[in-house]
Amino acid sequence: MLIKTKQGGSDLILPSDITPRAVFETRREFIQKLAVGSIASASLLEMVQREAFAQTNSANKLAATSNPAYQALDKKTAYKDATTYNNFYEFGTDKADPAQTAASLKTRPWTLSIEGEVKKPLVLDLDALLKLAPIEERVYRLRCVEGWSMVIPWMGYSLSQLLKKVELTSNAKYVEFISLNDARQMPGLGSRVLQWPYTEGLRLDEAMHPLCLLTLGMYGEVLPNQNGAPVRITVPWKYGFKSAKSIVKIRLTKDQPRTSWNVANPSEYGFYSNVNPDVDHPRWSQGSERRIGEDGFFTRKRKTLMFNGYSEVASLYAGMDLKRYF
Ligand SMILES: Nc1nc2c(c(=O)[nH]1)N[C@H]1C(S)=C(S)[C@@H](COP(=O)(O)O)O[C@H]1N2
Ligand SMILES: [Mo]
Repeated sequence: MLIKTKQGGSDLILPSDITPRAVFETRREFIQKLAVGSIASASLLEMVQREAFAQTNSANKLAATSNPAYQALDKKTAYKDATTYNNFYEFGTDKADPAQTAASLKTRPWTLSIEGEVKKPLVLDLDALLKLAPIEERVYRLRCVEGWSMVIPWMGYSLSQLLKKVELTSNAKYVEFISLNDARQMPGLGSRVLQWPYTEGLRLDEAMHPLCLLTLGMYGEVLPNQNGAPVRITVPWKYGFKSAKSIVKIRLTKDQPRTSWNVANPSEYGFYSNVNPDVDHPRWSQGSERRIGEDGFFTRKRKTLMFNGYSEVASLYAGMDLKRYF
């Protein structure tokens, strides 16, 4: 499949098309040379080798080492479901929209800047991010505030690995995540459902918790656009909206940052938004969830677990009233 999209005068290559295109072009070159009879057996071998190289070095593939400490035992959600049932309002509010419209997102070149209360601000491109720390595969549950969940093999490394490079000042108390805000690439930005750019935030100790994942891939591949390519955050003990997609900036702040969902509806979406079956959303219960892919007629909903089952984060909230700080 070869898809070309014209955007701002330049051709966009979808991540999913990079390898097929490379293979395709090698093959076309080969066929052309064959046709003009200019191909010698040595170069034939070279071409075959190049094609094999292009296939094994798929631009989509991402190598990772499975981290045994973070392997949810639940059955993994099918790739198809995880990539066609998405919340990414920059690409439309329907679950099916992002898979259909996010092809217009250009993920290279990409830069992520880390700034604010840091002694050494950093601007990293994607290659630098991919090399910053060993990429791990971690299977996490993701629970959306809407009452459904998935189990996804994410790839990346703890956000703390990145934050320790910038040397935080003593004023750094919170971490703000800011998503791309480019209307030429994101058709949903025309809608006023949320305040753009999409902004999320964590308290510093939450962001430094090893579970908090700077995410660069899933299912053995770089992130599909609809899942927040090329870099997102994954915070598995909080409702899905805390996990900001396609981020361009991480800002360390002294004060609690404003976050898009909290600004849109402060009585429904708190800053903390820990998965908590004891605190219902004002319009529905949070006591159970529908696991995507398990929705047969007789399938029971699953009980939602405190902190989405990640009880190791409980100490972060010792002494806090989680009904008040929902
Ligand atoms: N920039 C941005 N990030 C976002 C969202 C969004 O609309 N925009 N939606 C959030 C919500 S509500 C959820 S449930 C998760 C969904 O992530 P997934 O599509 O990879 O499963 O992304 C979160 N991150
Ligand atoms: Mo969500």
